Parts: sequence; C-alpha cells; structure tokens
Amino acid sequence: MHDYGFATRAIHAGQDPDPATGAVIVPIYQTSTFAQEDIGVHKGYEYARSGNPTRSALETAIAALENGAYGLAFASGLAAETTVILALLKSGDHILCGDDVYGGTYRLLMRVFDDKGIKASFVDTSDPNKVAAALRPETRLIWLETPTNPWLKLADIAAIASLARERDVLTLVDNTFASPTCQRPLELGADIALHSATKYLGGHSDVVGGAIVTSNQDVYERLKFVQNAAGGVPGPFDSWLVLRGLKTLSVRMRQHGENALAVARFLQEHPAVERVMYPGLPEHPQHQLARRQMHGYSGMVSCIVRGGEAAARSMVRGTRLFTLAESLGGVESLIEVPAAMTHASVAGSDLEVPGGLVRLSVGIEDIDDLIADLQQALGS
Ligand code: P1T
Repeated sequence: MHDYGFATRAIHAGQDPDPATGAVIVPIYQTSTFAQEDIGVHKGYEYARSGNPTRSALETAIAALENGAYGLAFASGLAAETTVILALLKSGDHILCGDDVYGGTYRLLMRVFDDKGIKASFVDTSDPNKVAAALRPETRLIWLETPTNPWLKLADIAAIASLARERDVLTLVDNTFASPTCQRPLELGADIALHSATKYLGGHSDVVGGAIVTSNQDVYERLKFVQNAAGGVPGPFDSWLVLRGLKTLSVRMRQHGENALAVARFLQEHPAVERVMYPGLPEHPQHQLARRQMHGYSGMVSCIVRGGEAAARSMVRGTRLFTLAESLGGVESLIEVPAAMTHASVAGSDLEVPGGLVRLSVGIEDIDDLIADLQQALGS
C-alpha cells in the first residue's frame, strides 16, 4: 500500500473487501467478543477492547496516511494523549511542551499528571534554539503542536526532532491542525504523530476520536499495551465513521485550504481586523517554513479584531453560516473565541489567549457565501 499515492491509500489502506462476504466497505463489527474454537484458538480477535476488525482497519489506514509502521485508534484525542503519557513517562520525568496548545492538553498535563510527578514546562517551539535551551536532564518527550492552537505558530519539526534524537528524547507532533494530507511528521523525523480524529480525519463533526502513529516498534508496543490495559478505545461505529471520513480527506483538505486562504486574505483587508494568522499567507512570519514542511496549509485561520474582547464576541455572535461552536475540521464552518471556550483552561497561565482573538475553522461551503457572512458579521 505504501507504493500508492496519498488519496489512494486513504480509500484503500486497510479497507480491502470483507473476506467473509465481499462487502466493499469495511463492516461495523458491532460485537464485544469473538468465539474461540478452543481455549486461545481464534481468528485474531478475542475481546473488542484488545482488538476489533473495524478498528484495525482504521489503525492500518491512518498509519498508511502518516507513512508510519503502526497505527492505534482511541476514544478521543485526549485518550490518545493520556495513553502516550501513561505508556512512555514515569514519575520524575519531564515533558517539554509548546507554549500554545489546545487548552485540554494543558489541563491534562497540569491538572492530571503534574501531581503524579510527571512535570511539564512550556516553551516557544517556533524557535528550535529556545527548545534546546529549555531541555532538562529529565526531559523524555518534546510535545509539539504545529500549527499551534489557536495562534497558528509553526515548529520546525526536522530541526527539533534532530536535536531531540541527539539527547535521546522522543518528539511527538500533535498533527490535528494540519492533518496528514498537509503534514507528515514522521517523514520529518518525529517519533510519534498524534491526532484528535474528531477534527479533519473524521471531517464531519459527528464523532469524537483519537489516533497515534509511530514507526518505532518499542514505542508502539508500549502504547499498544496501555491502549488495552487502560482501555481508552473507540467503539466499532465511531471507528467506522472516522474510516469513512478518511476516504474524502484529500479532496476536503484541498477545499479547506483554498477557502481558508480566501478567508485569510479577506480578513487581512478588512479594517475591523488588526492581524490575521494563517500559515499560507506570505505575511505569516514562518511562511517559508510552512512551504518547506507542509503540503497545503489546512483550514484554520485566527485573527485579532480591533476593539478587543467585545468586538470579538460581537463578531462570533453575528455570523450566520459560521456556527458558534468549539471543535474544528468539519465540512461546515465554525467560529469561536478561544479565551472563553476551547482555551478557558489556560486562563491565568502563561498560555492565556487574549479575548480579542477569534478562531475560524473554515469549511468547504461556497467561498462567496462564507465571505459575505463574515462581511455582515463584521458590520460593513
Ligand atoms: O477533543 P479530543 O478529540 O479529545 O481532542 C483533543 C485535542 C487534541 N489536540 C488538539 C490540537 C485539539 O485541537 C484537540 C481538541 N480541540 C478542540 C476541541 C478545539 O476546539 O480546539
């Protein structure tokens, strides 16, 4: 399968016709257990927390898309994150994390694992020198989001993975914002690519899920053990929904990228907007890095509106097509104020997001309709 192009893999990897019936689409194996011919003699599946054929198909497909050897699927992005930390770190270890990450990731590190002795600190990962300087002797894992949520800053994955490797530190990239269409961290030297499959992989805002891909066999075995031992697995129907979403990932990402660039350009020109963040804009401070390490710039755009929090709130209340909601990566456009919504958990920390920042998940509707909606919401 690795010889085929990305779009072909998205439709076929792990998705051969069902051997039992010829069903073209992987069936939803809605079963919790599997009959054994004799004790321990079975067809590869025993109990559905340990493995389920629908989930296996998803795990194979996502591994093929990230160009990795092993895939694992989870009940949510945060279940995937929890599994990484439980499997790879112990009390006394340190995680060096980007200083702009999903609020729930910050909450997991600081409010769940910190008092169990697994410590995290936060650094601006857009500068590899700052990352190198912030490493501690007890650092075991560098945790990158690129582009970051919600500032859309980039991290140079190849540079950071290489300095990490020299020090025997693992590099994880949360690839949720880019999707494997636009960025494949393992190809750039990262050890682990992680996803909230709730977003672009699922693509239709109808399922919560997570995924991890690695080519490191030791890391895979430790993650797989905890996936089963701790049990944060997705059910067969949720696995199937993500698998169905994957089939159209390539075409969706193409349109998300095209629409997002048009929205970013529109916002850039608008007098009510002070600053626009989108890696596909030549004005983005890391556009050259984006061109080097990404294949397309995905559908997330953030902006700072003039007038601070009140203006931001008025903008998100004023849209009709852009739905006011958390989450991202679905075919429909969403808009939100991270300070009060997705990033409420970083309030009062160094990661606090200003109230005047608006985040848009640009969908694949007709671009003229999206721009007209933003135009009327901005009141001109
Ligand atoms: O929501 P869940 O599937 O558990 O995934 C968590 C997660 C992990 N990583 C990133 C980069 C994310 O953006 C998320 C979830 N984010 C949102 C719900 C949001 O609106 O930003």
